Amino acid sequence: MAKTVSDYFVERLHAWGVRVMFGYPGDGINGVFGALNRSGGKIRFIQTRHEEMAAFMASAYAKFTGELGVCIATSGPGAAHLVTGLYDARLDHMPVLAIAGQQARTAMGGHYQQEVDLASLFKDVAGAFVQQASSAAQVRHLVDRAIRTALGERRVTAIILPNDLQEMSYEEPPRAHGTLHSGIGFTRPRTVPYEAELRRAAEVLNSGKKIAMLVGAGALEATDEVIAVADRLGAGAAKALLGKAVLPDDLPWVTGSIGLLGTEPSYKLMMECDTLLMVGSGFPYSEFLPKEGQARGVQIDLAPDMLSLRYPMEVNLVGDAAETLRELLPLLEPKADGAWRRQIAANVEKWWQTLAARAMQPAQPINPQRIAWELSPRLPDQVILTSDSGSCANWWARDLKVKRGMMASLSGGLASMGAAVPYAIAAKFAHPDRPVIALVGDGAMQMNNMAELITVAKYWREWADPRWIVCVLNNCDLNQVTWEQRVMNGDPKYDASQQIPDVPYHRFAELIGLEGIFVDRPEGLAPAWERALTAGRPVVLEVKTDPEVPPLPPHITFEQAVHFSEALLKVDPHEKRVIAGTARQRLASLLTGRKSE
Ligand SMILES: Cc1ncc(C[n+]2csc(CCOP(=O)(O)OP(=O)(O)O)c2C)c(N)n1
Ligand SMILES: [Mg+2]
Repeated sequence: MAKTVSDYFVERLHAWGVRVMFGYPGDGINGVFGALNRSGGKIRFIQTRHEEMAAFMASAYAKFTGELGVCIATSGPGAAHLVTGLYDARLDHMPVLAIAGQQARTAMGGHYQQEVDLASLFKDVAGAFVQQASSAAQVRHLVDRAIRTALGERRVTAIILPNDLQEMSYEEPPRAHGTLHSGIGFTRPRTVPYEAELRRAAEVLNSGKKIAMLVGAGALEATDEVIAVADRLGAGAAKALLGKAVLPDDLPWVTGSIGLLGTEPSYKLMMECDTLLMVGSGFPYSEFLPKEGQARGVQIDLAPDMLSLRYPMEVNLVGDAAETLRELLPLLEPKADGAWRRQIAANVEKWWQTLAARAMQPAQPINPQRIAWELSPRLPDQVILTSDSGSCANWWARDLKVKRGMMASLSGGLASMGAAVPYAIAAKFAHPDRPVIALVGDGAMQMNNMAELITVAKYWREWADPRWIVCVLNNCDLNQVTWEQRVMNGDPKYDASQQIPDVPYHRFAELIGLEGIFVDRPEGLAPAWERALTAGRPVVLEVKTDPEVPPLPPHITFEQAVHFSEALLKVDPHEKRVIAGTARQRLASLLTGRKSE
């Protein structure tokens, strides 16, 4: 059989180093699946339950390996399903290639079955490069350019292949006017700012007395450099959500997460600093950063369009985090006085005690914060952590103390529900020898994570380390939004939109051959984690949690306090227990209307 366009396509992806792709088949892309089959396993195809999950997996695979993530889907509905997962990669700056089938070229424009204008559909999410092939000789440079653009610009790209073209015999581009002869290969450049800019940055940092650092995903490969610079400057450091694994939480000057899911010491760090050094972060909320004019700012980011976006920086350095910090270090003078750091460390120490006390507050039946608190000291070395969007992200962000060598990520920029299980699956295809733990709300389980457990049941036996745990917080509520409605909008809980059915998640796990554990007493939590972490197969650990424990931001504005009181006055059906619960959570200060600082 002559080599088809699809055979060539698969070969070319392989030549670029692609070894795994996540997806779902369909007749719009059958040509490529035939070629994958013929290629004898050169590229591993991982079958998901839904194309959106495949795109989340591609995004997470890129996050956990630093390589290109690839997902594949059929024309029309399959391609449309990819979109949310692709936006996840787009918003978190991950290199992902989407491959989509399309109807035959002879049918296009004919309102044909499953004909969707995919170039337009992908135009925003894969705006860096989206092309539909119309001839065989074009495919070579489409692959080369899509992958080089994705890797080089850390963007999502898309190739659309009409199904008739997939089956044609492949021909190299003829040497003729109007053809391209492209090649493969990309190596990340070393990106460092000019010396003069580094000196300007050093001047700002050297003249500051109270330095705050904010580190994000861009600093994940710069742990040593961040520590060295922070030590030299006597700085404290807060971590954006995607930068959770940049710094271990046992360092006394690490203030933990920042923002709505953040900590009080991070908030104080930002409100009291005189200098801000931001490294590799697109953390969105300016109100958690210093007031404009309060601090002098230096920012380091690989992407010029992320500079001076949340705070007007005095020095904007385009550069790789590790390389730039390494160049900066010799220019920095040690701070003589350690008072700022001592103050940060005292705040941090007090905060960990506060969290412990909050986690141990009684609840009905289980305080969700305690789930993360009990897990934290039990986290195995090298664990990969993920969380869904929902109240569990609060506990994930605040209560889990990460150590060196761990990884942690979630749907950050898009903050999409339904990402935790596909992220946890992709983590295993990236690192089959590492344990993986995901925290997930019951709403997110029902949305799509439950179905993706079937993918785990299909593949787990091939994972070198079988430890794969999803902890479901069963509160029969879309709790994060319930609290947002109360605190941000001043509305009482709207049962019609917020209440969700009770589902036995652990029993579903058992039905499909995984281990199910159910906990509805607080004392059962520690033994449940122990059991889950030593199980010989993937586990769904279902915990019955109390929806009336508020996932509070570290500081509450006056307006939010007023809204919240109003919500209660409007007779929230759950009012009585909320009041009891919030008192436990030291919400008295909120109800008396503490002014925002
Ligand atoms: C795809 C998507 N739809 C809706 C939302 C808005 N949203 C954010 S958190 C949340 C509630 C999640 O509920 P659940 O998974 O049960 O977690 P809980 O907050 O109850 O712990 C919703 C609806 C979202 N982020 N993503
Ligand atoms: Mg819930």
